[in-house]
Amino acid sequence: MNIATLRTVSSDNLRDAILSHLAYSFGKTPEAAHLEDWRMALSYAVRDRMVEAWFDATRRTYDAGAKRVYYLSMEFLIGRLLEDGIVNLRLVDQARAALTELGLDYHTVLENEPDAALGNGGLGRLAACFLESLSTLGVPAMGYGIRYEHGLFRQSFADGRQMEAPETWLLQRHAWEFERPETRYTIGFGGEVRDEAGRMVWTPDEQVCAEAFDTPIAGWKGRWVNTLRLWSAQSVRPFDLDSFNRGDFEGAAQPEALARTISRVLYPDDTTEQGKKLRLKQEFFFTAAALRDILRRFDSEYNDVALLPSKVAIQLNDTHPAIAGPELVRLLHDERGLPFEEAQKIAQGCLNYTNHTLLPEALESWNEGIFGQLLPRHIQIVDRIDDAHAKANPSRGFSMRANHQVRMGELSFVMANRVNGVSALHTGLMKETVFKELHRLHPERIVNETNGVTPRRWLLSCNPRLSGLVSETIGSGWIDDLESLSDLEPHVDDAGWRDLFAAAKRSNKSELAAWMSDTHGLRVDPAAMFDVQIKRMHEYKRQHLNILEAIAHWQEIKDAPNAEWTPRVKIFAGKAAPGYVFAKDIIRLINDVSSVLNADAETCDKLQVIFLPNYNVTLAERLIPAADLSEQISTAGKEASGTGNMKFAMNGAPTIGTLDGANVEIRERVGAENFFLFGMTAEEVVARREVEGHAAKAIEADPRLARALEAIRSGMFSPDEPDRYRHIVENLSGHDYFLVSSDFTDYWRAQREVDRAYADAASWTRMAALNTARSGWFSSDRTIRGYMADIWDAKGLI
Ligand code: F58
Repeated sequence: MNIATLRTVSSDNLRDAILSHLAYSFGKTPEAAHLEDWRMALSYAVRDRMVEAWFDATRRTYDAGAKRVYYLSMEFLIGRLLEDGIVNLRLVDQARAALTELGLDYHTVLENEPDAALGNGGLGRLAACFLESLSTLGVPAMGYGIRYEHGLFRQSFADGRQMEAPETWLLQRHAWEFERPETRYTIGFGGEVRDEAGRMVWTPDEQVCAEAFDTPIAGWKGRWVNTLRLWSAQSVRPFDLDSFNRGDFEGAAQPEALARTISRVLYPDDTTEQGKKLRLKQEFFFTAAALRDILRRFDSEYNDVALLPSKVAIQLNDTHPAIAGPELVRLLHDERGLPFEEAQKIAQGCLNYTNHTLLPEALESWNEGIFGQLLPRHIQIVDRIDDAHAKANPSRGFSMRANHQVRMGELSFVMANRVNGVSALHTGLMKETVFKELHRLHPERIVNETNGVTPRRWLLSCNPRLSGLVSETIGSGWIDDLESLSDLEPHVDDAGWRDLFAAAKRSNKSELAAWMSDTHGLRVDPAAMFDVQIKRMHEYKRQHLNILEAIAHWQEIKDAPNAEWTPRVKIFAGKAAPGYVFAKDIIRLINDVSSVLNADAETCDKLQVIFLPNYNVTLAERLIPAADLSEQISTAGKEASGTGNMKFAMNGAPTIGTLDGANVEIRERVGAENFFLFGMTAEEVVARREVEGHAAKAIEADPRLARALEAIRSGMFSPDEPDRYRHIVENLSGHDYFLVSSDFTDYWRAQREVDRAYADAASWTRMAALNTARSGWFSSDRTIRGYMADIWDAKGLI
């Protein structure tokens, strides 16, 4: 369907399509239909309108002989897709009208869709934003990942503690995917490698089948539609009839159950040997299936494999698909007979690697025992790649195979044409720290591509009040040219316009307050400042710095309850990894502090603390438009980029933050005067750690900090178990690796500056509006253009 026909979709057309799907796809009359049936029928009606453009995109890519981009990622945190589809096809008015006519509420239907949580956090959400931008820019591209039956766990609280329950998005019908039973590959594990007259032959002893499920991803205006292809693991032999006939029913079903384990859950706990093995299996499973699919498509168009690097760009989203290097070499050398060096050169010409972390514990490496057992041929190939690299670089001071480990970062780097970091600071630190040696040997390889977020989801769709005002003010060109938000700048000095801006924020806050009341029974005053920290729970992100400041603030309010305080509601949300005990303790501490503070009649109209359970994309879409203040307070040098920080700025919430990740670039763009900076720089952090007793010294120098820590230590927030948080206090007064205590005093100062600034409504609104007007650079369209030019050498076809 081209744009002209898209425009002609009327609400009547859509209503008829919904009714038709209700009857013919789901066998229901309107009287018998449940909410889920209506949601499915609407989704199918919307999906139908993507299909023509989908076919068209495929045709145009073949006709142009265009280079294709493949984005390999263990995670795609796509969230709900129905509103995305409706917004990008510009069917909002029609869908609303059609549903109203059918006696249904638009939002109720949209909210029936499960949130597809096929990712942990920023890395997975980035992949989802990239898919949307790739389609918006008309780049022939495909995402490859895993169709997890269970996404990230559901979080609830019991006595303030995090509880985990399985996520079950696929128990409801999934509207968006097309099963492709004909697109299946057999993937092997284990077994042995034999040398047959100089040719290495791998005979796996375990096999599973990867079956494709395709989801269309429409770009803005539906002009181009790409595919997200997720692999589901199935048994090659679905059912063991011999066992069944012997009466061994469990044994008969076992092959299928075992194979399906591979795509059963996102990130199984990898603290056990079994868990580790399963994760490596997942990585090889989806990467190998993707490469076979890529080569099959390439073979259907070309017959010279030397052309591969000019026709195919493969992006590895972190090291999780790093096995792509050795596997592509194996396919080209072992299976197609190319000389090893040539195979390696071709593979390297196609592959690129994005690094998302400098945290040593997060850099993947595999025990060579596990690796060699599961992938006996690949470990030989890794060694050969490593040897060749060592020979070509005699001054090299590292190996991919140190301490009986296979190091995936080094492997990915050596096998990549380009390696990128995700913010300017992070890329610089990559060059100086984790990849210092490799950067010296290959100084042209590392490039920076600062992250971005899609403005269609993170402004247009999640914040209709603000995006409506923006479009009324400067037209709708910003939606796919976000830098034109700068046209708002002249308006920030117009008091009348500022009132409209402030009214949009205020309505968003009232809506959030009403939702919190209905869903969680929480009462908050929308006139208070909404101070929001939402992200994964991690020590380096320092949610505990935020709660410490809340405690100190509460104590100060209690000292002088009648002084002028700027009322605040501190809102937290985020999940901790199930095995990350300290992060889970921080959650419990925040919940315990929340119970005490919110019950304090003397202070609760000035300061409240709320921890909302089960943070996910949908909750982010609710919170970000309603935020006044964005908390981006990681220890400098630890947050690779952040993307939530960009979403807040875009939605008119100034940042209180450190010079970390993309905060640095946000501050440069929005202006230092519109950003509340505090804390040590990455260099100062390194120096501070060298100071003997740094935490104790910081506490000694700041009575507020000492008093807040003492309140926790004394059991004020855990009277039934006074020692509950002793280890947290000990950590913050002792080792304090993430320098919470050392940064506290300056954080306190910056927070009081925020209080003063917020009290001046006119100047606060101006600051908030300037954040929106100056955040156009943080569109993922800009990021993808960077990848196209610097990494992929690919072009858009629209
Ligand atoms: C995040 N990484 C970075 N990793 O922390 C964040 O700064 C950055 O903005 C974002 O990537 C996108 O570049 C991240 O989300 C993970 O979720 C890991 C996945 C594998 C298991 C450990 C967490």
